[in-house]
Amino acid sequence: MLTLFFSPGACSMASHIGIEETGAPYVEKPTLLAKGEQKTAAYLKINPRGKVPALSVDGRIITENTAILTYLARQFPQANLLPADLVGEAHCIGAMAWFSNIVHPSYQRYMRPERFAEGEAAQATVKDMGHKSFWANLQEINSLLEGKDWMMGKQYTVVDCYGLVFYGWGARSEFPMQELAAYTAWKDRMLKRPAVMKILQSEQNVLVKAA
Ligand SMILES: N[C@@H](CCC(=O)N[C@@H](CS)C(=O)NCC(=O)O)C(=O)O
Repeated sequence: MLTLFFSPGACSMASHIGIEETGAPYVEKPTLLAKGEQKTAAYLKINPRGKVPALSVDGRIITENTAILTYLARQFPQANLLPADLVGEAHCIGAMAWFSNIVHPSYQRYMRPERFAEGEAAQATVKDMGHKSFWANLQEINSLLEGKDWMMGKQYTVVDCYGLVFYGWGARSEFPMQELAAYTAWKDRMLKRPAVMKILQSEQNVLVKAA
């Protein structure tokens, strides 16, 4: 049995969309960050780092979107969420690692500067740098999408599931997303996918309100 621990609006939306795209049955366990539920003793047994997402596969826990999405795509190959060739798969893992290691932390510096520096002045600088670097990363995603249907080209993959998180965060934080024409056109294609729409609606994502 598959059980997904997630919080609406968080980066766990990537794995939430990914699991929905597989068509496999799963149990949803909302773990609300706003209520601190990721720090409860019960959840720390699932993920001692106190982060979402986490996926339980018959009681064995996988953490990190990159690992969960790779697992889901390989466990359910009929959903066609990764290229069949190993280099193509490695390109997808590379793109997800960049999302996780660079793009996500840039937004975190903007939203949570107190986690990176002490004192108001230092935090204001971290926040400003986070704003600039997150915007630069959104622009890079936009460039990567130019002339493509999906993040990796012609095939829809788990990288697309992950890429929507950052478009949503940009929209939520009032970055000028409409300036990013390729990213915005891709977002509109994403909204046409039933699995994506189902998860956006269930998480009450800003993109469904804006659509
Ligand atoms: N690299 C991890 C990031 C996980 C992460 O930072 N999740 C955030 C939500 S976006 C979280 O659970 N934060 C709770 C906290 O820091 O207390 C992944 O992709 O799964």
